[in-house]
Amino acid sequence: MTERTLAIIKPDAVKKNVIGRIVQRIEEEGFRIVEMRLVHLSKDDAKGFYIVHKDRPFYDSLTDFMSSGDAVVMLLEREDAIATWRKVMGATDPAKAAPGTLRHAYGFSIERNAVHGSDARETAAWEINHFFKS
Ligand code: IDP
Ligand code: MG
Repeated sequence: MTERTLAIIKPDAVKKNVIGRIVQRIEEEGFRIVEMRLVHLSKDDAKGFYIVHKDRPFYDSLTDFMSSGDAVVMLLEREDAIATWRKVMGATDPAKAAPGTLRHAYGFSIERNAVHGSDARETAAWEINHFFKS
């Protein structure tokens, strides 16, 4: 079934100049890019987006990182988009991500892991609305 997910190219990957390579991979994997925008999140924007992690020890560091530079937010569409995009990204920790995944290729650490993807239908809907209110 056609589904939508939110993807982000995080500031570490933008600084590495790999937006193009990641977008190429997205196209090769058969996603349609419905919306795409370069953003520079404020600290408060990042805290709002990651509010689900507010009690985690890495919340402050994560939101500093996510507001440290430009990022690319994308609304992607495909059959089974949520699970497919998470598979293409790989495990959260690049050291554990399988070869061929984006986090294996471009991630630096469990925090600076190049890309974001929604993890379920409900979170995808919330995250898409967060950046692309229709
Ligand atoms: P996910 O991005 O694979 O869904 P989540 O557990 O939802 O992983 O965590 C959100 C983001 O928070 C991760 O992508 C990563 O940037 C950061 N993060 C997750 N776990 C840690 C950690 O243990 N230390 C530092 N940052 C973390
Ligand atoms: Mg997550």
